[in-house]
Amino acid sequence: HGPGEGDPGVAVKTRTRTQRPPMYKVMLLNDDYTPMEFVVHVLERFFGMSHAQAFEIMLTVHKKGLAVVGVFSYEIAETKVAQVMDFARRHQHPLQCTLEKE
Ligand code: NFA
Repeated sequence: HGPGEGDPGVAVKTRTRTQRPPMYKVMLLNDDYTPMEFVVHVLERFFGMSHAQAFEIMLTVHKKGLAVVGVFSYEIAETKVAQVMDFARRHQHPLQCTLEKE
């Protein structure tokens, strides 16, 4: 290569894998004893749902046995589960809330 002769080179793209944080589904499980209104209240209070939305999801859990009520980072999902479990226990309802890696 002489002076003033810039090397155009060859464009080589190295594909890098974009890291996404793992997400966790928070699920509510059906049982025979927790009152429907209580479940609706839980969904409004801890998952920011409207009354109509909460009622719909509650019915899905009631009919299908469980439903995903939200997808969050591990820390948020774990907090939601703890809040729901604690609230249910304090009201002496057997409502179960769990998380599962997506
Ligand atoms: N199956 C409960 C009942 O009939 C209602 C319920 C819905 C409980 C969703 C838990 C979750 N009272």
